[in-house]
Amino acid sequence: MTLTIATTPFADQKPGTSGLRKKVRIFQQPNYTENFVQSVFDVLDGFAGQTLVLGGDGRYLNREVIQITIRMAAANGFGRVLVGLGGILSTPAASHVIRKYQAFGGLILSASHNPGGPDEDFGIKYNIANGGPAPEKITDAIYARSTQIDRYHIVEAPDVDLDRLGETQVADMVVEVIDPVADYAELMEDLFDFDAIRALIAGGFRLSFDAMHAVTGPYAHEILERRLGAPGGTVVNGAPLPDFGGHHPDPNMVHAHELFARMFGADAPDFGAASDGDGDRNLILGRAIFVTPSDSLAALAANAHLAPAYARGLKGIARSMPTSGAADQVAHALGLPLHETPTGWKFFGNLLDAGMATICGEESAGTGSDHVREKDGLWAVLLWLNILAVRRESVAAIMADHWARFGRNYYARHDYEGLDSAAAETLMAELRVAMSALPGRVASGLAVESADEFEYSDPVDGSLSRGQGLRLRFEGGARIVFRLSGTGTSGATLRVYLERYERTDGILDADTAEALGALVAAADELAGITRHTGRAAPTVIT
Ligand code: G16
Repeated sequence: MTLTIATTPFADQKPGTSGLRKKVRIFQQPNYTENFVQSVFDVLDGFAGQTLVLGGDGRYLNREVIQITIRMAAANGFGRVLVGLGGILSTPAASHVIRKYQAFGGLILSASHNPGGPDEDFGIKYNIANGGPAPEKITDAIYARSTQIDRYHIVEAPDVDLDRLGETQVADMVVEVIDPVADYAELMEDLFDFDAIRALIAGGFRLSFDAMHAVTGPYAHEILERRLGAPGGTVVNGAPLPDFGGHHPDPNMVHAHELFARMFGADAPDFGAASDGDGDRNLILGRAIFVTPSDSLAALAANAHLAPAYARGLKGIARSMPTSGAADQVAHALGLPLHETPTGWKFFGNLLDAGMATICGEESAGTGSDHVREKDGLWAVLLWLNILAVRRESVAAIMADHWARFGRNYYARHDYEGLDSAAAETLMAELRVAMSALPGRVASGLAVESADEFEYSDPVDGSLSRGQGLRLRFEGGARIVFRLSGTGTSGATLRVYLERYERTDGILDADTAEALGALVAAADELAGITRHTGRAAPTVIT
């Protein structure tokens, strides 16, 4: 039986950079989850009888929200729900399933790299039929609807058994529990030369993949160990856990420190990698070398032709504005278009759909291509492995060669997490006002050349996105970008992106912290970070 339940709006259901992310306890408030899901359904048109893809990263609350969403999808008129076994689907796998089965869209339950558990984070994101995150016009409409909502629809039905493959009828709708790994693994086999990677591994090449007790464990076991022949134990922390074993499933120096220690220690493997909560981010390490996400994007773009899927070259490269210009150097050298978008994978969707870009990437550990419409952690790992299998050089040698060819963009991101929101807003507001007077000013020996606030006009649909980060450029090509994160769940996070380009004839093997030292001091001097936040140092450097 379909019930229509009266409800009242919550004021805080505005999706951020990537869907609605809040503390679990907020999602557990009566009607909170239902309101948001109904707000999504209310702004969509034409899904009667259509398919909805549903899955998440397995974090705390995943199963409960899946059951609620199934009952609401049935009440709202969907014809079919495809849900991953155990409620699991990595974000890139969900994107692929949406595309492959021509679903109307999908709901992905994840708070990405944020921690999980009863006192930690949860999230819901809607993806459209191209498999990508809903664009701003849809997320804005969802938010507007959430402020007006007065009822939701739900059927009375028992829970679907999520641990058994096959079909179940829920009112007039069919729920099919699918293997979350099979379709994705098949896609990876289509894109890459698995024989070459198998031969590399069989020849003694050693790798270590940290799944961080998050969603990529089952995918990595299947692809790296079973299909590519890496020995058991290659994948560590491979069992998805609702609280990620108490860690942040965030593949960076802080939260993947064990992998860093392994890769920088004695007898390190040749290659190390990790992915995040929902499997869309990646961390790439060689023996005693960390490849920054911006450099990884550039190196992948420069070498992608070595993998079968990209053998005919790229149509273009896209990167988010705060991502370093390393990819620009490659695009320039290869004569490819380079697109600069705001932070948020959703902005790449139109470029990929229009065939204007093949590879996209972000400084926030995201890289992907037109094979799906999400960033894809294991895809990046496999493209690296394919390149290594063809070039038969170390990661360090490939990067040294890359910098010698294109120059090096020294790069770091300093995050100040858990700030008082008002203080962070004031910092940004003051800097915004001060910016017009900054050109010509010298800070820490660096002369400001220009200062502006980034806005993006989508070349495909013309939509305009304002307020996408404050940019300071310095004479000589260095850059600092300031923006507030749109994915945090407590207080505000200030992100300061620092970058300095060194030409091919310059010093290419300096220590990054030293190379950026003057910029760090300039950032504080110009934006008053310590003055506004009381913090003498960032919480995390990536
Ligand atoms: C999401 C978005 C990315 C973005 C990242 C950080 O990734 O999809 O495009 O770069 O958040 O955003 P912010 O700087 O606003 O916190 P994920 O992996 O968290 O879904």
